[in-house]
Amino acid sequence: MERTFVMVKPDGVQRCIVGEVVSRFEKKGFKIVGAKLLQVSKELAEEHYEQHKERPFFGELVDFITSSPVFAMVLEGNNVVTSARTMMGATNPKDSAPGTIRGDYAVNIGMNIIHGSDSLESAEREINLWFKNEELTQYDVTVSKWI
Ligand code: RTP
Ligand code: MG
Repeated sequence: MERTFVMVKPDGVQRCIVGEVVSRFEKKGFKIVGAKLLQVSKELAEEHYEQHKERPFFGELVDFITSSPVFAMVLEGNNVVTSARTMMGATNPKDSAPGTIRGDYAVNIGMNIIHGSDSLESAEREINLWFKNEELTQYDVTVSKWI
């Protein structure tokens, strides 16, 4: 079954909308198979966002992600990589539709509440970067045949 890495960024934790974000994914029908609140090190932030290391905003991005704890999750479900990105909305909140997480809660491209893996390859890389194998679970949700 497909898995993705999703993280509520420091602004989402500070604004107390972790529960709201988790709830949206649960209600959609995705299964939480791993989750933790953590303070991100500079090394982890730089590795996570390594694809952006030449971009002018890289320093600010790393400073922001390490400024306060994040809530990291691994979600599982059909097409979860693409669906989670759709539920998050466009990167820049000025373009993200109402009903999406960024569309409903964010106004600033730098503080846009949530990260989600952008491809199957990114998801695999990010899950391995953020979670140890023993932090991930496998269990049956008995209602899953309905969704
Ligand atoms: P993310 O990686 O955080 O899920 O966001 P994304 O895929 O939608 O966007 P991406 O292009 O990967 O950019 C990563 C994060 O960098 C910040 N950003 N700032 N100031 C800027 O022009 C700018 N552009 C991107 C955003 O916070 C974005 O989420
Ligand atoms: Mg990205």
